[in-house]
Amino acid sequence: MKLESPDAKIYVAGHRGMVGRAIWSHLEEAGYTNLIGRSSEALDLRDPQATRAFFEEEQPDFVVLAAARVGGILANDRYPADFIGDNLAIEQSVIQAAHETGVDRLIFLGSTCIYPKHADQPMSEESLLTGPLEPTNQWYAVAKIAGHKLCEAYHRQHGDDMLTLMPTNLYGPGDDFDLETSHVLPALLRKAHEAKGAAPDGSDAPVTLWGTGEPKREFLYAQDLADAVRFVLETPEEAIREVAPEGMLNVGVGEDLSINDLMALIQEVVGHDGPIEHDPSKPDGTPRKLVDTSRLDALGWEAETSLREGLQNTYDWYRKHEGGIVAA
Ligand code: GFB
Repeated sequence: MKLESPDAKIYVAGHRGMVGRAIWSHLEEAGYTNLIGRSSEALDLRDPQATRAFFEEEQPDFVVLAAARVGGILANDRYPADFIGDNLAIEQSVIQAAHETGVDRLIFLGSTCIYPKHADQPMSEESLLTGPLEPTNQWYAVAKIAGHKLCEAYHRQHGDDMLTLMPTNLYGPGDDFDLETSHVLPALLRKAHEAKGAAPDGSDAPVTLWGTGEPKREFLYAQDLADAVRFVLETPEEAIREVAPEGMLNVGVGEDLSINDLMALIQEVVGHDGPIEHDPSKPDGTPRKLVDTSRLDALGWEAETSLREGLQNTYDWYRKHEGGIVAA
């Protein structure tokens, strides 16, 4: 059932992460007054009993499942058990509790790394499970595929209104800037910022990129994803199923760029003029993952924020919060 009433109770799972926060503030700005959230200290979503008790007590009408263990290429590679195990456990307990307490609609957030490593570009929803995954993030991808399949199965068996949005690489204020665990965009913003004037002679020190810098990525501003979530919540289910029979919609911006080109743009935003070096001992990951957004295009949604503008906002946020690392 679509979201209409401003006082419908909406549970944003993961409301303290970058994505959950963006969704929360966006829904609030859109006039929704009955949002609920729980920190991971107050409610461990990997615990099915605790999750079920929370759903029984709160009886949310709508659920946005943005809670997940996330991280960049190195974190995915280093902590495979956490990335598959925690995500499977969260999905299972939240989706099941949503089913058992009869929520009107659940939106599950996946990621475009679920698509095969060498999928045709741009990657359409139909390319799911048509080839091998990128090894560095296969653990996370398998969990996200399972989460989507769980939604699809509940829809098929019980008619539940459960949908999956598959956003491309996300960034924005509140991102994780820890150089070990973060994604590329916040990592390069931080590295460029810290390298400014840091050479012994006061000029800008070099920035080291992982891998070759040749892989291409598409970047979606977290507030734009939040807008897509609101848009999908407010769209009737029949309209969505007409373009997405299995309930899955990619969310992207329609263009990508190489990591080297991203670095050049970041240098402009940050004002870094030093040399760029490469560390070939670090993985490149998937060569390209541009998404096909024709399903959301057909429904009438598109992303608004340019990469340049989103980078500037994210850098402004980082400078204000410099030193404080925000967990996803
Ligand atoms: O953003 P990222 O960590 O993850 O890396 P993925 C993207 C590309 O940037 C890779 C390169 O080719 C990295 O080698 N890169 C260059 C860097 N310098 C850096 C750096 O300083 N830090 C980082 N982190 N990367 C993740 C998946 O894949 O994307 C997740 O592991 C998820 O499962 C997420 O899907 C959206 O784009 O390769």
